[in-house]
Amino acid sequence: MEGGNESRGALIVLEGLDRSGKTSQSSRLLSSLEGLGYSAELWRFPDRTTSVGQMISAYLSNESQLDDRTIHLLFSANRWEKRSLMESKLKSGTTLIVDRYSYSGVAFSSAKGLDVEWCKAPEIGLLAPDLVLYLDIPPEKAAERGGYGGERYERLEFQRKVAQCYHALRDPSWKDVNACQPIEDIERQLREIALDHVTACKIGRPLSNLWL
Ligand code: 2DT
Repeated sequence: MEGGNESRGALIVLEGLDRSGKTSQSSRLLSSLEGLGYSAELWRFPDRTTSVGQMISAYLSNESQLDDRTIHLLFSANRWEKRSLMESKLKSGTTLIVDRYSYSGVAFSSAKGLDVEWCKAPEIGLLAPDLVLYLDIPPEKAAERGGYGGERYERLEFQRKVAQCYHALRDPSWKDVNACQPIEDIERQLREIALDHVTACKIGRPLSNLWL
């Protein structure tokens, strides 16, 4: 990718099963980074505010039915429509903490039986994260937390398949954090790992593209 990467922000992705604590930990990480004086924003996928995002939201809440491949491509399009903004934010020095990204896309669709390589294909060329934080929780423990809101994928049997698919996707650079620990312990571990990566990006690690 072209130059201009001096002092860029880091692309930090949080992944994990439903009820693994991604959303609250993403907010805590944002506050920590901002508190330390970093420019940072919290993003999430799906981004339900766009017109593609609204189609996804209707599907997730069972208000509409879509073929498995169609919804997969909509989730991907929802990332593509944000790619250039993502790149400009990172290049201007803002760190992005992203609650779910392409790995959710591939894990959830392949858990339905779609071919993994087919699922990855539309993600090729999206920005590659600098860091993937995986909040690791057994599906049974996540289900015990309750609060499955009744959206389409919030069933134990399906979450078990998603866990296997995440496992098959992971690479050695992912950082697993045990999501069954006390909230403050998880927060501290995520902050420490994230800070190392924010610092590395500030000193000029180039941006790259999926799929690595
Ligand atoms: P939440 O908004 O509660 O995280 O739920 N999903 C997400 C996919 O199937 N593909 C994707 O690309 C993404 C980003 C995970 C969103 C649900 O949508 C699933 C749970």
